[in-house]
Amino acid sequence: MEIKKGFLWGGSTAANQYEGAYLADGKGLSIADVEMGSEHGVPREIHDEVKEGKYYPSHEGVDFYHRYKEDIALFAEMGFTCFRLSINWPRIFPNGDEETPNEAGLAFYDKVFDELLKYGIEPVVTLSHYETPLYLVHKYGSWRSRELIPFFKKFCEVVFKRYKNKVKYWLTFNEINETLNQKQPYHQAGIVFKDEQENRIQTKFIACHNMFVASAKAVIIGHEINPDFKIGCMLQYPTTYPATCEPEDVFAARLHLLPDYYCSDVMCYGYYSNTCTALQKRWGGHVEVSDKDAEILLKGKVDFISFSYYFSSTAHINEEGNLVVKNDNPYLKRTDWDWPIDPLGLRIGLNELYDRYQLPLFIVENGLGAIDKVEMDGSIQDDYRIDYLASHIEAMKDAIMIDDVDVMGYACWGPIDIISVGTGEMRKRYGFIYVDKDDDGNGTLQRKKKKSFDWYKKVIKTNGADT
Ligand code: BGP
Repeated sequence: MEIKKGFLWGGSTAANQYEGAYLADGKGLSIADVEMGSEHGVPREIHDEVKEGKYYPSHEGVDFYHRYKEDIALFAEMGFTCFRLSINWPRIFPNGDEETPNEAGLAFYDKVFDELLKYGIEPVVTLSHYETPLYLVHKYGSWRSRELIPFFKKFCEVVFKRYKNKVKYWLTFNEINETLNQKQPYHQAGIVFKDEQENRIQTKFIACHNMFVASAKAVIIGHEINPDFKIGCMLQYPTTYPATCEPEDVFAARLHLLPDYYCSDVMCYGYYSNTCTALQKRWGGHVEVSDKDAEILLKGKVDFISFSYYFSSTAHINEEGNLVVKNDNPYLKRTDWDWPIDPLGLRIGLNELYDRYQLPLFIVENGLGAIDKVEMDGSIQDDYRIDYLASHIEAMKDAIMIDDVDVMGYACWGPIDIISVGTGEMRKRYGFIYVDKDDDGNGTLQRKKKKSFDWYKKVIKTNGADT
């Protein structure tokens, strides 16, 4: 296979990390607006300054809300053919359960999509990227409750109808599999476990089921509104190696992928596969699927798989018989944040997903978070970023051209510096475009091209030939 003409090249963002203007024009609060980032699986408490209404990085983001024209012009200059963003759900339904949408929120995305289309850039829209309205968390317990399904469906229906001639590519839930993987699935599902009595495993399975049904309903209604829509799922894909060639460790690597396949199996096959029921047994949970839900899941299968890939992990079974997963592969170099750098892991992941599902794949996140230095002459020499991205794009090309994997696009994470989700910091930068802002909120928000800007422009211009 070749890299197809019309391959989607671009970058990815999320509203809550980028837009700022967190209460502008009638917007309600999302889960990301009150707590951001997690360490060791425990959501950070809202720190005192936030409680006092002082500085909180994601509230200002890097102000895409007011600077979208300038930023989109820069993306166009790099030659983007796609740009991934999320629609901030509480901009459209401030509490999530209103009867009528907020027109000002809808009008904002009209302007953004028009600006993208002006340059021939396809919007790729995530419907839920950590932006569940906070009100739904307080009133209904978030995705623990089936009551969120009709609210999400209505939100999707409103935006599908409104933008049916502007947006073709949609993703339902960002990194949905993290709902099972994280100790506290706050970002993905709006859930923090506080009550010691709550059966956490069971809650995670139920939350996933509710999101699967919501996603399937979105796919069904999206295809009714515009049969040309392409609606995908979105996973965090953790390529996993056995820590040794001991058979137990080989099996451990497989076990580590089960929660991820749990989600993609339901969304791609349209039913709970043996992998899913086996995981339920292993973890001690159960999901009763009604005939009605089974019908919806089957009818609402996704059109493609999108995923994020940053690094690979290793797995082994420890002496107590437990699965242990680490990011300490001795063969790999690491980033400033200690994430292993493994381009071949991306090729392996592409092969694993394509072998399993035979659906087009879209890499919608990949990149290097690093501390950038502005030189005396104002330049930013981010060769480390170019090296990371070039090696991953080469690995993707091998998957396409040698392994015959069907890949529809590559949109690296944070083409412009935005707020980090894991740490809430600004200094963890991914962009080709530097933003003048520090972790204390100082800076002009001025945009500046890094060395990687022209490099990515060349990659896109040559359709990936010249990295
Ligand atoms: C993914 C999220 C993104 C993004 C990325 C990088 O999990 O989908 O929202 O932030 O990770 O993570 P971080 O910002 O922690 O470096």
